[in-house]
Parts: sequence; C-alpha cells; structure tokens
Amino acid sequence: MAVDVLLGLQWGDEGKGKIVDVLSADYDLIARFQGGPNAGHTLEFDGKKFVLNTIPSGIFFENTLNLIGNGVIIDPITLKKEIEKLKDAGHDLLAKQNLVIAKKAHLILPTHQLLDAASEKKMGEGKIGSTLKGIGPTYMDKTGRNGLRVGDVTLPDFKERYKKLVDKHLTMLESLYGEKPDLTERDQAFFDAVELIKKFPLVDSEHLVNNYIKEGKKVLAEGAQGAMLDIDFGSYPFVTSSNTTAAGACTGLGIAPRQIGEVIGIFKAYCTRVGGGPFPTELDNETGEELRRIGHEFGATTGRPRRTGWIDLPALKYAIMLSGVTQLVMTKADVLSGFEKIYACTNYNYLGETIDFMPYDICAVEAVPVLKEIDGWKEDITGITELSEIPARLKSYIEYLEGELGVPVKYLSVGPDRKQTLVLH
Ligand code: 2SA
Ligand code: GDP
Ligand code: MG
Repeated sequence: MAVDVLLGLQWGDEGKGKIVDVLSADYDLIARFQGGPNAGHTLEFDGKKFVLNTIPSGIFFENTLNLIGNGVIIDPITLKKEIEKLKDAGHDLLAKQNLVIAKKAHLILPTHQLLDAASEKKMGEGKIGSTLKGIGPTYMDKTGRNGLRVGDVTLPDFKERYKKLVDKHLTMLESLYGEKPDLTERDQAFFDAVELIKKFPLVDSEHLVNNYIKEGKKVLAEGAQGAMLDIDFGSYPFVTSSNTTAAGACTGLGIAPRQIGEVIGIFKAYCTRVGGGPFPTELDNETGEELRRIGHEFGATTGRPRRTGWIDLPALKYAIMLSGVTQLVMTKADVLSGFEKIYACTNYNYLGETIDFMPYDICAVEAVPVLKEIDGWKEDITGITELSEIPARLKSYIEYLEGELGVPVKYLSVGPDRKQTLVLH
C-alpha cells in the first residue's frame, strides 16, 4: 500500500479541495503536508459550500481521519475560526474525533503576519502579492531554527518561548516602522486559540502515517497552492515558501519516496494566478474578464480577483515532470462552454527563439506564448453525468491534452459540486 498524492499543477486554485472531497470516501487518512492558511480549498455538496484553510478536505466523511502534517504551518487563530465555523454548520470535529495535528508543525504568530505585511510594503510595486497570512516569515523562522512548534504548546515555558520570538520580531518591526505595534489583543486571541488546539490529539504524525501504510490503509496527501508556486521550481521569487511538488509530501509527512503511489495532478481547463509574477498566457482583456466572471475567479481566502489566461502546456509538462504525475484531473471545463475558440499555449517565443520549456529568468525576460487555436463547445455541461454526454469538441480537447501531456485525464469536473464529477478512464 502506498500514499497517493494530489497536487495542483498550475498556480493554485485548480479545485484541489473539491477533488479531495470527491476521493475522500476511498481513503482512511487525508493529510495536508505543506502551506498554511494561505490556502483556500472550496468544497460544495448538498447545497452547502465550505472553504477550508488549514483543515484537510476529508473531514466530511465519517471514517476518514484528517491530519495537519508536520510540513504545514498553523495559525491557531485562523484554525480556531475554521473549527468554530464548521461546528456552527453541524460538523463538530472534537466530537467526531476526525482531526489530528502534527506536533512538528510550526506555528504562525501574529507578528509573523505583521512581518509579512511589512515585507510586502517595503517591496512596493515589486511585491510578491502574498496572502498576508505570515507564510514567508514563519517558514523563515522554521529554516532559521527559531520557530515554535505545535508540540511546544504543552511545555511549561511555552509563554516565555513565545515572548522570546515575539521580542525578536518586535525589534525587526520597530526598525521598519519606527515603533512597536501593540499586541495585547492579538496575544490574547493567540493564547485563546492555542487552548482549543490543545483539545485535539497532537501526534507524532510521521509514525501515524507510516503505521497506516504498514497496516495497508489508504492515505491521500493533499497539496496546497500549485507547482508553479513551488519554492524551488516555481516562478521565483513570486512563489510561496514551501515545496508544492510531490517531494513536499515526503518531507511534509515523513514518508519515504518509495511509499508514493499515484500522483494525481489537477489543472483547470484554462489557467489562473493570484498575486504578482509572470503569467505568460495571461489575458489582460475582455476575454480574461469573461473567464473571471464565469469562473468566479476570486481568491478563496482573500477575495482578490484572480488573473486569468489560457492553458499553458510547457508549464503543465514541467509540473508533471517534477512530480511524476500518473493521473490527471481537469476542472472547470464548464467555464469554457460558449467560447467559440479556446487556445492552448504550446511554446514560448523567448529572446528570438521558440522554446518548449519555462526559462530560468522568466521574471526578467518575457516569454510570449505561441497559441494553438481550438474549436470551443457550446453545450452547457454542468448537468452531464454520462460520458456519452460530453460534447465532441470537449472530448477532442481532452484527447489533445492527453496526447501532449502523456498522462490520462482520469477525472473531469464540470461544476463546483461533489456530484459534478465524471470518471473518464
Ligand atoms: P504566500 O501568502 O506567501 O503563500 O503568497 C506567495 C504567493 O503564493 C500565492 N498563493 C496562492 N495562490 C493561489 N491560491 C492561494 N490560495 C488562496 C485561494 C489565495 C487567495 O485559494 O484563492 O485567497 O488570495 C494561494 N496562497 C498563496 C500568492 O498569491 C502569492 O503569489
Ligand atoms: P483549490 O485551492 O485548488 O482547492 O481551489 P479553490 O477552492 O481555491 O478554487 C476553485 C474554485 O472553483 C472553487 O470556487 C470551487 O468551488 C470551484 N470549482 C471546482 N471545480 C469546479 C468545476 O469543475 N467547475 C466550476 N465551475 N467550478 C469549480
Ligand atoms: Mg485555493
């Protein structure tokens, strides 16, 4: 038995939450392995909609355990809000006992968020366009060996450790702003939230996951963000601060590479990006606006309008290579219904040459997309349930992508609801 991994192949928001929810019934454990509350994973079923930030997308199934893994960074205040919102909606995770948290996951402090904002402000026009959730500064403290971890919350000197790190942050903030922010309310909210977190099982999650594997149970690792936001391979520096590719599942959960089974890569039938940085196929025009409107392309966490564009095959091929993707999921095909022509970027014109890969200095030198024109389909596909109902032109778009990408499209998503999902192979 192995761990399957589900990953975004573009710049995030491909529909990971929806698809993890669809697949969850078949898994014993769903485990988030990187990122933090910068993620917004949307699920819809029975007329209800949920946006999850830190909590894995398997929590709506009775027999599925959910793990916030060691590679994730946790903002207790956001997590508390998520837990309370779910409880109000009738999903009491403490009562259900279906959420456990890795002791080795790092904590986002209120001052990490202030540092994130300060860093973005300082960068001005060239800012990353972060979600301001404190992601960069928290991972910096992790790799700088200053961080606080979930397991620390039960230590008798946790408050002193907290204060020591906060004092360091305050010195940094004072040098940026000329004054120290008042943290009274934030500190209170943080420690209140920590009390709630303490009520959940805080576990040595690497043992838990490996025991699941040994016992032949099924594990699905749930990625956040997307391959093009990977700290090593994304469009650096316009990336997030974790490894969003399959390797991140190994370090973020404590599993060996040979334990990885299927790698499920998810992509939109077009492409979006939120935040700054290069986006070769971006449509900064009416068509892009149309995609945003029909696809409701607004950040699930921040509400920011997402940039929209055509599908980018060199970027997708790169993402597939980096993670060894074995199955594909295409979402939001319904959004393209009614577009007379759609386009796929096959190559880039770059410094006078035609290339088929993402160049190193894509942030500095423009890569102009070479676009292939494809006939669109007119039919509304949001209600289809049979493969025979898939419009011929959508079918040929999928076959074209499978040929180019060399991996089968196993699932087709035709709407946000759990039920709007077809198995193609
Ligand atoms: P950060 O906050 O430090 O991780 O930001 C760095 C870059 O990573 C991008 N990023 C994201 N891109 C797409 N979706 C994300 N989640 C939310 C969503 C975003 C939102 O589901 O819509 O609500 O705005 C996400 N999280 C991080 C970010 O935009 C920066 O480009
Ligand atoms: P994630 O971060 O990858 O989980 O994706 P988000 O939740 O941030 O964004 C995906 C958005 O598209 C959400 O609003 C989903 O409800 C919605 N969605 C997912 N799949 C489909 C689909 O096939 N069609 C349409 N129209 N919406 C979808
Ligand atoms: Mg999202």
